[in-house]
Amino acid sequence: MLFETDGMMDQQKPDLEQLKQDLSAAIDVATGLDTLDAVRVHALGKNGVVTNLLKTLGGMSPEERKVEGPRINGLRSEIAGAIEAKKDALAAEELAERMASETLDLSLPPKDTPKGSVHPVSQVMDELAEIFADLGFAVATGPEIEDDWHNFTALNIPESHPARAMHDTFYFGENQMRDGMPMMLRTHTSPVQIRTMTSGEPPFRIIAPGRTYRSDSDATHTPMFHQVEGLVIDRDITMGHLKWTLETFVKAFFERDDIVLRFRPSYFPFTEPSAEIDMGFSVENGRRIVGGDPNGPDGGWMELGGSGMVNRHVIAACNLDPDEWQGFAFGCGIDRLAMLKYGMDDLRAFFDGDLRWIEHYGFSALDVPTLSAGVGA
Ligand code: FA5
Repeated sequence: MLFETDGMMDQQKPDLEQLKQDLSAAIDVATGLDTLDAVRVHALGKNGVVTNLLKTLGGMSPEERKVEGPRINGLRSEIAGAIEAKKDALAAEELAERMASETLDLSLPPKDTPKGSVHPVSQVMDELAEIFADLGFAVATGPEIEDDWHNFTALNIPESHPARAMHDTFYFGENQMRDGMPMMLRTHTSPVQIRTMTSGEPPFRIIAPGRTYRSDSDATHTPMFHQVEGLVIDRDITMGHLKWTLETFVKAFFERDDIVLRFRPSYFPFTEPSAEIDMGFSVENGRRIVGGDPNGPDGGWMELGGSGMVNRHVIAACNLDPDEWQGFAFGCGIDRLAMLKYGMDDLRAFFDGDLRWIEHYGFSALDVPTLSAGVGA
């Protein structure tokens, strides 16, 4: 038997004083919250000794109840109060014990905590923003799930135009149409040109870095990749401005002054004239390096992206007057820029999530690119 008072209810006149002493003693000797709770249930639980005493009040005469009621209720509140007080004391004891045994050294970072690093693509995007901000460009964004009009039609690629086939588009199903238009994962960042021109007043000077998607996979193509779009719309803009801007950009990005660009005639429906931009490379210590003499031994040209003067149809589709506003646009693969600058040879590894790769090629969070401190590694 746990308590001397068990069986108390069989007696005709319970000895409340004795019951109080027994319960108080049990509360006193409780060494933990569990034992204390057992006392509480024994005394005040649904079938507790004090609860059962309270139930006897109903069967008493009014005179008897007048005497016994205050006594039994008094006992109940005394025991409840003693249990609460003991509970506080035990909790305080437990806390004091924990404070004495646990130590926390706030002066040192935790040892062996895995450190995150910045992915080279994120780092290159920050570098681009830093370089172009210095040239007066703002950073614009657009949705990765695009509609047919922004991704193709407004860019002078109407339905059935063969250029649509070049993009290996990931379309959403027919039940995912919006306003009757097919939806897709954007195949390039060029729709941000349209979103920029339709949402503000010219002049515009923006870059739009972001994710793009095409059904494509080999060492230099992945289904998800990154592009940076550039757009300048103003009065009297020429191809000369485009060439100067790209030359200034690549020299700042690769931190070399001896980089030459070559503009190769090309075709994009949204630019006219259009040009593919090539960068000259040379070979140093057996490695291809952007810069140097492309006509020297083992030198040559590598592709940077597409560019051109924004097509009149595109400017008109954005409700601007093409006789007043002109400009240039360009689009380059960011992943390719990262590969060229930091020496990776397989694009697919960028997205494998291999910790060894990211530890090797990743950047410290404190490696913030600035023009004054350098945008290089
Ligand atoms: C375009 O996407 C045009 N929108 C670029 C443009 C913008 C031209 C503005 C004129 C004016 P293109 O399909 O060539 O063009 O892609 C541009 C760059 O994206 C390529 O040079 C390449 O670096 C990169 N790229 C294309 N497909 C992939 C892919 N699957 N994986 C990785 N990079 C890719």
